[in-house]
Amino acid sequence: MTETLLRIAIQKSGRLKEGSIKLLTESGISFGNGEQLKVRADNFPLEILFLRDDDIPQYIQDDVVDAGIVGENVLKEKQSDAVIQKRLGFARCRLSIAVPRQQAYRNITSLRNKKIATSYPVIVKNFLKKNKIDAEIHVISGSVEIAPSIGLADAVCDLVSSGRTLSSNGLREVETILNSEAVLIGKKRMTAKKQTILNKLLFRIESLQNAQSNKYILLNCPDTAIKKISGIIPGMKSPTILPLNRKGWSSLHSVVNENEFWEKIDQLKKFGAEGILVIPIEKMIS
Ligand code: PRT
Ligand code: ZN
Repeated sequence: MTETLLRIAIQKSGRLKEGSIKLLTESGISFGNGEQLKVRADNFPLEILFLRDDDIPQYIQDDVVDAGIVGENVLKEKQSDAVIQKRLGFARCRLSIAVPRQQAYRNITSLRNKKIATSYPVIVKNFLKKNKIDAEIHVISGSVEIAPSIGLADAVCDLVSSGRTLSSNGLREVETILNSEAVLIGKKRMTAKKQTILNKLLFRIESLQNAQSNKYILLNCPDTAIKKISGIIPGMKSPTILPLNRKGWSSLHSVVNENEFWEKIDQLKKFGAEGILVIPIEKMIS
């Protein structure tokens, strides 16, 4: 009997490649990273295909692969039946409309009857329709930002991260259509065996994401402050309390969310906490 494998497609080369490989590797999946287009993971029922990102949603729809990692912008543009299984938090960018710096721009209505160059015709068309703007879309596949300066269009709609490309081409960002990040997408329905493998992978990714947003915290405190401090950093179930080799003092271990961290440190110090250590967590399974 052949073993069931989940097939996942990741970008062959480009901005998503490194993050996608890192995600799988940190999920404990090891695989050769040679020049092949398809590799079988050594220690997980997964087959990894290296493809162009634009093709991945369609390959999912056509059952060539079960899952993939793409930018949300590509998922929205390609309109396949693949769905988001997990947001991954890397390759963040936005899809924005930009106009020449000197060009007057008041609001969306300023785009009326203008020519917009973009590689994202579907998303732009929906945006214009939603805002009841009649404008012409000019599809180009690359170097969109030069279109206005060569007289090809009045505005562009392209991906932006730092904004440097726009400004060095004399353009200014006027509307954000979509905020995007890398997403793990997959078929809406798959066989039970494949779904089990996907769930395993999603579980591993979740424990990585939990770990990234939390820190392990150790501190010393007077025994009299244990109750108050435990209230501030309750951790996953409760803090661990260990006696120190000094009467009346304990070591308290817990987990704290990164976003609340600085705020809590002030409170902890107020209650007499000392020797506070904060350590990154590699995996976190609640
Ligand atoms: O060959 P393949 O088709 O697989 O790759 P690709 O060339 O289509 O994609 P790639 O590798 O350039 O980008 C893959 C994904 O990365 C995109 O679909 C986005 O989801 C995400 N991403 C994140 C970006 C950017 N940031 C980004 N800054 N994709 C492109 N850019 C480009 C943008 O098009 C513009 O030319 O970078 C320039 C703007 O950058 P700033 O920093 O100057 O604003
Ligand atoms: Zn692409």
